[in-house]
Amino acid sequence: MQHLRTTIARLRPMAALQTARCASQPVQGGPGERALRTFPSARRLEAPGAAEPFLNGTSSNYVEEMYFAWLENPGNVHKSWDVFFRNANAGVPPGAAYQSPPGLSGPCQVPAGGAKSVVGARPDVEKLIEDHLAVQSLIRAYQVRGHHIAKLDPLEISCVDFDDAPCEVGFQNVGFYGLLESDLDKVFRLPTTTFIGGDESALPLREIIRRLEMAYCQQIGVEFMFINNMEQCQWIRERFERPGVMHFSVEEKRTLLARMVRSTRFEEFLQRKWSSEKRFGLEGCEALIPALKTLIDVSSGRGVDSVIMGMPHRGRLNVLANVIRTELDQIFCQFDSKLEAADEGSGDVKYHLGMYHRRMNRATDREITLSLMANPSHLEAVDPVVQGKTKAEQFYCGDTEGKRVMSILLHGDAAFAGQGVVYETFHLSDLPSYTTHGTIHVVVNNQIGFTTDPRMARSSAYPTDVARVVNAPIFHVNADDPEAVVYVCKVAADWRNAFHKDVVVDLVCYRRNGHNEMDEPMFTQPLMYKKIKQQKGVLQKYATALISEGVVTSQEYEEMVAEYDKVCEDAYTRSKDEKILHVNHWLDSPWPGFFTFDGQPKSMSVPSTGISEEDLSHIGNIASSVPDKDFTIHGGLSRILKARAAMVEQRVCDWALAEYMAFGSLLKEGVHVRLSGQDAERGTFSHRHHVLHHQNVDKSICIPMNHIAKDQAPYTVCNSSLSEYGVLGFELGFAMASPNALVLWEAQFGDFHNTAQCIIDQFICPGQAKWARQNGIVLLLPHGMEGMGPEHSSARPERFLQMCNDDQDVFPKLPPEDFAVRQLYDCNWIVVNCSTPANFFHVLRRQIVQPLRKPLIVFTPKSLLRHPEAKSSFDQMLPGTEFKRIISEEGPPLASPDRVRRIIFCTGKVYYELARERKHRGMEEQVAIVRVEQLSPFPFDLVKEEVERFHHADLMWCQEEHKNQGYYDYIKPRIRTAVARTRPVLYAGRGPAAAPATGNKQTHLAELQRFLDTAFDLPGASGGQ
Ligand SMILES: Cc1ncc(C[n+]2csc(CCOP(=O)(O)OP(=O)(O)O)c2C)c(N)n1
Ligand SMILES: [Mg+2]
Repeated sequence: MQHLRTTIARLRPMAALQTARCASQPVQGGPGERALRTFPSARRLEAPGAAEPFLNGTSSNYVEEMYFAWLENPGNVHKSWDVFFRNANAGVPPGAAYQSPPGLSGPCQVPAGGAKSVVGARPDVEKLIEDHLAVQSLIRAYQVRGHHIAKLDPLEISCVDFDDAPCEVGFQNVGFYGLLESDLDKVFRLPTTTFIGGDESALPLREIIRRLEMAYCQQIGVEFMFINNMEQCQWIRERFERPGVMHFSVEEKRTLLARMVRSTRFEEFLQRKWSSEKRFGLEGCEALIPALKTLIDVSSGRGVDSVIMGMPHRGRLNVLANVIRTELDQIFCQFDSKLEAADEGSGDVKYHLGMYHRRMNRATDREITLSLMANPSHLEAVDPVVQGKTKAEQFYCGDTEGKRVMSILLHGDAAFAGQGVVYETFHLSDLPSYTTHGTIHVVVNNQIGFTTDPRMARSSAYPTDVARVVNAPIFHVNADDPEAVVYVCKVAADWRNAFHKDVVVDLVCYRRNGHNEMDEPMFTQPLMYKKIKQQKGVLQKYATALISEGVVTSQEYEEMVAEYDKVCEDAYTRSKDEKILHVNHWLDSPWPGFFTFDGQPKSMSVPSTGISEEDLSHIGNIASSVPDKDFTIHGGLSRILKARAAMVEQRVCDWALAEYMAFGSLLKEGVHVRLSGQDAERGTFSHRHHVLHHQNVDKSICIPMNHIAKDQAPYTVCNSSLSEYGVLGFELGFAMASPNALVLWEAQFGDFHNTAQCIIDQFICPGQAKWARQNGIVLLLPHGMEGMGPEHSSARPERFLQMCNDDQDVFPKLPPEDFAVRQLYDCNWIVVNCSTPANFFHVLRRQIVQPLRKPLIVFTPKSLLRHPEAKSSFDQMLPGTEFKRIISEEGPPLASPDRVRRIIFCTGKVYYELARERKHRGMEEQVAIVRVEQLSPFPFDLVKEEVERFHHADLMWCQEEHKNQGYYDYIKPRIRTAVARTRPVLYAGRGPAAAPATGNKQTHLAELQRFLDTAFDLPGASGGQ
């Protein structure tokens, strides 16, 4: 009783709150309609009390329920409760709170006629409460742990390890709760936390258990009780507990059978025709196809008109054929080794290329676009990319709540548990600038990863446990029960529609063949595969069941099969005529209007990237003021803005202002700009300040960039989660959706990009070559040797340069007038290191102005952000100006080129160190310094011109990075090619090293001086110091 009192006391303030909210927000279709109370929907937890899960494991629900009902109206509860609560509220000690009122009831035997009444004559109220509490606990145990004993595994070898936790449910275990076998026929009132009663409010214990077993322990296992939201828990309970929820009409069953036929016979057809080809078949999880189709049908019915999917190898062909509805002959012809590619692309169609298809959804008679994203073989890497693309599609169609565009991600069990990017992606799911308003995850849980058993592949009980971090419900289902599969998919799609949160469908299945059809699984899983060999196919089982139910006749079934087989055969015949593979038919996101009909750029010229004086000063003013006069900003920031205003006055830009000019002008031209990265809003180096924070009003912000012009495009700048792999993947996906947006990802420091290496290596670098797909994403990678130690110094330019596709030994044979743009056309990505703000401005604008889209890698500066010389005049940004691939020597050497004895080529910040040193040494006439601003594609033509200008000079590459790092290995052979190997290329820079930089400031400076000495050490020179 003491416990009871404290529970009531603890709940009292919350109860009042709930009652108040209840009145204003009835929950549609939810428990509120029938229950005594409803729970407010609170996605964000506001108070510590609200953060607790509703039941909190204390099993006091029944008493709470009585208490809440009594609070609303004492007449709602039995007289005995009324007296009890009045006494308890008046502070009467627990034991004394109870007074025996007339007609107090206790559990009673069910009368012979089955009349269900809690009215009895036993005065033992403590026993009454205890028994009800026990029943509460039992109900809760089913809700929490029923999935432990659900029949999820078609092979019945279940490998889920619950750490031997006992599962105290079932008829035999009532004793665990203090109930006796004789209580089984007693009638208990049902709490509002269960829906097993349907329209009945009390049931005999035996029936309670039976219904709970039906709800939670059959072919579906529901994991949801960790969800911190009462309304959501109630929603799920209702969908699995209410009697009769799993009813399927004859029509639904026939549709399901037809889908199972397609799924199964498709694999069989491939197996018959290409028995020695790998296809990563779906056998053992054929229910995936009806599962996906159900998700799409239900979502379409709820208003979704675009579904973006990402998936791995398993069942991909089947999904293309039967979900996306790619023409079968297009799929079959991929098996023909003689097929020639008509366009670029690695011909990697079957398992990796994407697809886009708009069609009528038959179930809803609504148009729907389905796209399957191209993906590399790196499992799960496509997850954040799909999310980014989905976010972009939502953004462009103004779908702020995810009602029209949604994503579905498919996973393998081993990869879902093992790959960290899954976790990173889940953590994006509820962030304002990254949420896609709910993703449906479908796991093909065949209980094996290649040759590895789950017990070796993960430490969690289920492969899906990662989803618990975002409170996503997880529906485990035995994939050998197609109706159960379809049911959970209906619920999952409805969940997403109702709450716009992630949800997981775990299809527990098996893999009938080896990892691929050529693999022998008996080598490693002999017993599992003995079992699998005995396993009847799911289609066969389901067809037999429906025939015996009378839903179809065996003749009808055979006709269904024959009809689909014929569809396959006809397509096969047609596929033989297909001689040419058009990779660009396999695009996941076409850009209508951007290219010509045959996928070519519409022009081969890049207009000037300069902007008018008026725009420069207007954007400059926006960058240096606060649009809202009542908005109080930090004093330090006021000074920064003042300094900006002064620059605008003097018609110069520093780095941050040049970036502002680039973004602002694009926005004004209607181009969306999205900048994302860790602390990107302020800028890691506190230079950007694109988001102003009100100093007196919490969470009040102002983004001046959105105040440039009335009809401007929106600007998105967002601090990301502390992830690189996930966030870069996301931005890449965002950039895929449209060519008319500048999408930038900024690394906090350039070296952190390597945790996103997979996205760089698998998507950004080779994306166009593999998938005929251009992408204009920009990577901003702070880079520079500034004595900060081995961490934070190097963005690893050598790695990006090593992956450039231009040939170091070939001077490109391109017409001089459009050499630059044709090089861009041919390259896989652009790598730049700008030494001036104006050039940074131009290269950002060129990303949009150019007639093609290529990824742009920018090594961005740190100390140059505030370097007094790293400023550009507005003159360098006016109409007619453009990005300079090379910044030639502009000083004294030009006066008498013949006196120049050395050309030092360099890139980025080291230019300023070289220029200072040259001046210091009085060698301005002897040494020319040329800045290579665009490293790749390499400006062979301009380098050649520079060299030809200074006939008597030797050539040197100078970099501040170590010799085995930086640019040297890339640059040297290319300069040699540019000069037809007529002159050697000398080196000045740090020596080779394992770490990117020393951790010792003195050593750093000594190294710097040493390589500057080398740079100005001219043979026989006297001018040097
Ligand atoms: C990141 C990554 N690591 C390793 C592999 C090699 N690999 C391909 S399939 C596979 C097993 C995948 O198992 P699971 O996720 O359960 O999918 P299944 O093949 O069982 O459908 C592995 C390890 C890969 N493709 N990607
Ligand atoms: Mg697997």
